[in-house]
Amino acid sequence: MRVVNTKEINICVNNRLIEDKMDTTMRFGVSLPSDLLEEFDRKIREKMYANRSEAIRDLIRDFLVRDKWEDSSQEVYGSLTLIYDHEKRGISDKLTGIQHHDHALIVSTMHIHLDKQNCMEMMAIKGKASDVKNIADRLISTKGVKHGKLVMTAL
Ligand code: NI
Repeated sequence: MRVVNTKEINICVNNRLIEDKMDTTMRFGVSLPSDLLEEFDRKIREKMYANRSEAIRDLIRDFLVRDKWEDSSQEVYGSLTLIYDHEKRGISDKLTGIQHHDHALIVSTMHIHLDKQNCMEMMAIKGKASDVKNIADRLISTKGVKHGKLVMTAL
């Protein structure tokens, strides 16, 4: 492996010295079958990646995020989107009840009235992976929820 960038910058702002250590970037070679690489290049062009490095960085980050979500004790972040018909009996109370019960996990909720019947609710959730998955499952499976999707991320 070859170190491409190890630059350190010292910036002086209002007489305070701020050390900004730039991330070190490493370069490495990958061997793979040519047909696999061709398919990969086609796909990353479709997805508008500027280059292979950017696409591979995203794949690696996604792999690491998924690993964090598999370890139930890791702190993770999720955004949950729900679509439901608010005229269905009791549904608003049920969804609000679940969120109040586990209020420590819910960072923020946004409610949008899509039309006369349908609502979209988006929640930012933070906590242990197992707890975040659990509350998302309970909200999505609530009777009357038409569609729900949890997007999982982590630092
Ligand atoms: Ni609404």
